[in-house]
Amino acid sequence: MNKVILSVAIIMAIGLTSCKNEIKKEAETSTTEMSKEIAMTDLSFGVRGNCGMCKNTIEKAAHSVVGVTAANWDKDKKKIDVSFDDTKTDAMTIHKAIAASGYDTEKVAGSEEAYDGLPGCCQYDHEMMMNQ
Ligand SMILES: [Cu+2]
Repeated sequence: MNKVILSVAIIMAIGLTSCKNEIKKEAETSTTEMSKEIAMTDLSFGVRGNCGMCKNTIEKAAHSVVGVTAANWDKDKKKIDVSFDDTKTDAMTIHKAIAASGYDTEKVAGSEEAYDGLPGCCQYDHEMMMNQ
């Protein structure tokens, strides 16, 4: 009778130990996933523009940069929020891509050639305040 109790106790002890190991492994996995998220950079900076069409052009230009995962331009505030993988690109590359589409950013003046090709309603005022 004692032997039966003993073996049940041993089986339970083994069961508990293996459960603990599984929990440990799960914790390690989620730590790895978190450090991947840390490689993402969120940034916002000023970009001039007028309307919804500008928004499309500006966001498309930002998304054309490899590594950019999110781009949202705010028409009223004249600024863009971007998220990007900083192992694949950097802030300056995103500024340049937006400027190449004809739009002024805080750091890079928009391409005049692209600006001239924008629809009339999109030809924003170059003196416009950014980050309002
Ligand atoms: Cu526009």
